[in-house]
Amino acid sequence: MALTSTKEILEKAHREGYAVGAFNVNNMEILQGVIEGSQETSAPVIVAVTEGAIRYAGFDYLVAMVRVAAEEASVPVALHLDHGRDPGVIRRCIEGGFTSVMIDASHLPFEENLKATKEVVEMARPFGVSVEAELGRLKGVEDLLSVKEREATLTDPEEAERFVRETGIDFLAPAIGTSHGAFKFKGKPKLDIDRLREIKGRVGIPLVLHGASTVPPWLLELLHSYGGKLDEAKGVPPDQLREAIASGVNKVNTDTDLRLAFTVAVRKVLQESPEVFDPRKILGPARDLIKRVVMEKNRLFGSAGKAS
Ligand code: TD3
Ligand code: ZN
Repeated sequence: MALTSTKEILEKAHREGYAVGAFNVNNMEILQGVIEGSQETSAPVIVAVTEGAIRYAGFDYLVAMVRVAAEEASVPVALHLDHGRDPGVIRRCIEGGFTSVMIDASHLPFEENLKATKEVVEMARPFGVSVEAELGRLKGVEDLLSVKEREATLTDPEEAERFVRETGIDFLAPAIGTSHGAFKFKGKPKLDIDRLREIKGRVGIPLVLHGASTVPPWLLELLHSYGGKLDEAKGVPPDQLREAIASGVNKVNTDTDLRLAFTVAVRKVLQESPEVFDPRKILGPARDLIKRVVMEKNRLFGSAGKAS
């Protein structure tokens, strides 16, 4: 089928109380792994690309690949710009067939974030493209030294309400204590679920959890056994992710876990079969392991079985 509207996918998730995976892709194998894993679990899926992915693979290449993937897929596939910062790139995505864009002006003061976000909403509306924005700064709760710092970083529910009302965004990404990458927490992982609930109650639109990779111990163990090195890596515990979804998260952004899966599979082949120099034998297993991780994720998010 053709690409499906991100809004349609997320409103169903919002109504029925589950979350859909937004998986970052940079190349064909990652994309195919994401699609195959979603088909196998009958789950709708959001393909996310960053400005970095566009620089790496090329805008037209990525869009063409995702369109083909969507056309061949038996499940709804959306195409989303993740962490858009450059107005030129955001415009190109809106005009070039993306079904949603994220404007990330969360590094700016509140009023400037609001203004920049509103501009993107106005740009996107005529094209029927939906908009995600971020309020608050992503930073592990454990990294925050004082109550004051915590309040300045995590999303303020009252501000969230005003932000959503005045910008007209479709999805909101609040900061509740997660961060990007493989090192999310120094001490005990803890998301601010009470804050999340209050935000959901005030804004009433689908919420997005960034920095949601779980960094599965089994993947870390494999990585280390094949010579990788990522000491002290720590992700969001699956139980807390489940709680966040039950409290209003409808889109779960996942990049790190796919990167880990890709790297583990490539390391394994290169280490176990030094005679291999066929790229298909090196990247094929990476695609397969990504598929397996995506299947596991879709079951955890509750999107499995929700394709129709
Ligand atoms: O927006 N993203 C993906 C891109 C972040 C840059 O790599 C996320 O929120 C994913 O977070 P995680 O936990 O997979 O690093
Ligand atoms: Zn993110």
